Amino acid sequence: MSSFAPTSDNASTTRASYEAFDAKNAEFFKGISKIPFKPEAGPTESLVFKHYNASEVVMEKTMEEWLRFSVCFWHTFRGTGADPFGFPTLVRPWDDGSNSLANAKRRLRAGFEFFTKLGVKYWTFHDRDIAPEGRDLAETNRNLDELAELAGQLQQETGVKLLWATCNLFAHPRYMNGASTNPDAHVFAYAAAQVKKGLDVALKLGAENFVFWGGREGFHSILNTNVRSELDHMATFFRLAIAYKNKIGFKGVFLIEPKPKEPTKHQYDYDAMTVIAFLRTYGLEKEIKLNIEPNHTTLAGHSYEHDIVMSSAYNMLGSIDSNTGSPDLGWDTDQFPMDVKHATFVMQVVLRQGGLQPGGLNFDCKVRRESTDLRDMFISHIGAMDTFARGLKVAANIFKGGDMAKHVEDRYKSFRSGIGAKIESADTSLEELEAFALSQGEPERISGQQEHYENMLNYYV
Ligand code: XLS
Ligand code: NI
Ligand code: NI
Repeated sequence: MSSFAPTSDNASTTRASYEAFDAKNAEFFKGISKIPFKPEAGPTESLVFKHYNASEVVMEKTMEEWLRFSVCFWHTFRGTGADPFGFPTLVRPWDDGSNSLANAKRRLRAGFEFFTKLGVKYWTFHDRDIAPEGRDLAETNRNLDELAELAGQLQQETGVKLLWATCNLFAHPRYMNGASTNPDAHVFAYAAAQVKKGLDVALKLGAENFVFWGGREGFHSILNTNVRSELDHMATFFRLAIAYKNKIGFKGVFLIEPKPKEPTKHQYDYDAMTVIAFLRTYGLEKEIKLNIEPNHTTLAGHSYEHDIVMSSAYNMLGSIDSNTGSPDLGWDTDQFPMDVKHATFVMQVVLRQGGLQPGGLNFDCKVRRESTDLRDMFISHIGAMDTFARGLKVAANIFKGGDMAKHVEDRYKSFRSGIGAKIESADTSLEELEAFALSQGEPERISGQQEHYENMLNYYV
C-alpha cells in the first residue's frame, strides 16, 4: 500500500489481545458454534444449513461424499480486502498483520476452528499462505516445515484433511516474468526448488491432489517472448515434478488449473481444451488432470459449466474451484457460488462421472471487502454449500427422471444403425457417404428443441 496507509490497521488491538489467542483453549469465533442442519429455518436465519445435510444419502452416496467441500486458506485467512484503490477492510482480531511465525500459527489455528465449526472435511493452501518467506530459501523452507508440523497436528486433532496443496509461484517479485516459463534459468531452478519442497510438505500432510496454477506463465508482449521455448520449459518442469513425485511416493493427483488472463495478458493455460492439448502434445495426459475454476472459464469467454463439461468428457476433470464471477466484469472476482442452476450443471457432470474423488469442491472464493464481520466468513460458505446441496438434489432428480437424458440419446439415434453405425465405428469412406447422399437426397430438418430442454430443466430446478 502507499504511504497513505494507516500505520496500524488494528490500532485498537493491543499485543496482549493477540497473545490471548495463543492460549491452548483460545476460541477465535466466539458466539458461533458448529453449524447445524435446520431445514425449517426461515430466510433471515443465517448460521444454519437449510439444504446441506452431510449424512443425507442421494443416489447411494452421502452429500458429504458427493460434494467434498474444501475451504481455501488464501482468501479466507489471508485475504485482507485491500484492492488497488483501498486499504484492508477485513481486519481479523487474531491477525497482527505481521509476517511472524507466531502470527502464522494463530491464523492456522483460527483456520482449523473455522473448518470444524463449518463442518467441512478439507482445506487447501499455497505454501506461502501458511508460512512466510524467510531471508533465503533455506530459512523459508524451515518456516514452512514449522507451520506444516502444526498443520499436521491440527489435521490429526480435527480430522480435517488436505484436498490439495500448491506453490505460490507468482506473488514474489522474482517471478514477475514467470516461474517455469521465465526466460532466466535461475528463476526456473528456484521455482523447481520451491515445488520440490511443496511436494515434500504435500506428502507429509497427506494431500490428495497437488495443483499447478500457472500464475505468471504467459506473456504481456510477444515482442520479447519466445513462446515455443517457454512452453517446452513448462513441460520439462512438469516432467521433473512427476519424477520427484514418483521418487518420494507421493500419491496425490497432479492438477493444472486453467485461466485465460490475469495476471498476464495471455496465460498459456488458457482454458480446459488448451491445457488438454498441451498435455497431449508433451505426452503428459496420463499424469496430470485439471482443476477447473468456473470464474476462469467465464473469463475465457465460455459459459459457466463449459470447462467442467469439456474436461469431464475427456476423463480429465480432477477437481473444481467452485466459485463464480460477475458476468458483467472482466476479472476474477472469486465470489461464492450462489446460483442453483449453475450448481445443477456442475453436479450433473459430477454425477455422470460417478463423483469427484479424490478431487472436491474447493471454495476459491472471497467475501466482498465490504463483508467485514467474522460471521460473513461463515454465511458465505454456508450459502455456497446450500447452493451445491440443492444443485446435487436437482441433478439427482433429473438423473432419476431420465427424460432429459433420453431426449439427448434419441437425438443421436441415427448413429445406431445403417450408415450412422458405419460412421460411428469409423468404418466408411467419402465415396460410400457420397453414394448415400446421392441416393437419399436432402436430409430432413430435425428441431434442436433448445427451449424444450430449458423448460425441462426449469421443471426440476
Ligand atoms: C487464481 C487461482 C488460484 C489457484 C491456486 O486465480 O484461482 O487461486 O486456485 O493457485
Ligand atoms: Ni483457483
Ligand atoms: Ni482464480
